[in-house]
Amino acid sequence: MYKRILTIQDISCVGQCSMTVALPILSACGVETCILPSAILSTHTGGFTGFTVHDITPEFAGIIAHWKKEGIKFDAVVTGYLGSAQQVAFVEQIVDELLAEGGKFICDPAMADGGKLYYGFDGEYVKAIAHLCEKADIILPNITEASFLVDIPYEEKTTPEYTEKVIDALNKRFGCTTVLTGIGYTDDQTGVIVADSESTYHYKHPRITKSFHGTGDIYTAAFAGAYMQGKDIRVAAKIAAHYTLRCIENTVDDAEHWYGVKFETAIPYLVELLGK
Ligand code: PXL
Repeated sequence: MYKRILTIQDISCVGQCSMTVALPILSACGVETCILPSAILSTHTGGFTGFTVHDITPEFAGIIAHWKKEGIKFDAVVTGYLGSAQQVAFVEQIVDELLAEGGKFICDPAMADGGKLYYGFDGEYVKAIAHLCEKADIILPNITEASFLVDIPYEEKTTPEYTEKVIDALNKRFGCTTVLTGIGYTDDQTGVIVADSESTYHYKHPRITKSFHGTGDIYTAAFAGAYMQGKDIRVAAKIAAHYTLRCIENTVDDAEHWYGVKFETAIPYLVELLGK
């Protein structure tokens, strides 16, 4: 069956993140991709100054009503950076009313990194996103977001004890599958942990020390696309890791390209991974 996905996240007009990476990546995975922009920004907020922000929340009620009237449903809803805490209630309505029977809600609580919330977000937003994650089948936080979701203080050094404590709390609070990104215990390694209350699987791969904006969004899109194409959750997690790493490798030697990664020229590699 041809799968139809709805992705809800912002359009950062310049900056290779959120919607401008999710749409091409999900499409490359061979799934019909519908979009609902949460906000429109002139650029992302990670390093540019003076960007403009326009919240799209006032449009949501009308869009949802129209889709309901048309009988439109989605096999998956994939969310990322949302515009505001008030918007989250509409996203919950979409998950409740527009997800097809057996459909999946994949939630990337894109709100923080490196121990800090992104520009403009506060404790109220964290609470709203945690409430949204209660509806999710799969969540994809980094360790900062995971810690904030369960109110565990962020630790600069990621140790197995710390991740275990966070994963336990996530399992208890959300009862879904967690795909925890950016986890490595040595300087040259990173990886992803796929965990639920039954099992924990850690896929490790080489780490490039420089970190890039938008790679979490790229990871989530590639994961969701591979998963909705029918790949096992661990296989989808690995495919997304390989693809994201290739995007970073494409970019790391170009000092002028600081705001995102060159994911476009790695799309054929993603398609190759999906065909294996
Ligand atoms: O990549 C996450 C993200 C998405 N959208 C916007 C952002 C960020 C991170 O800073 O600013 C607008």
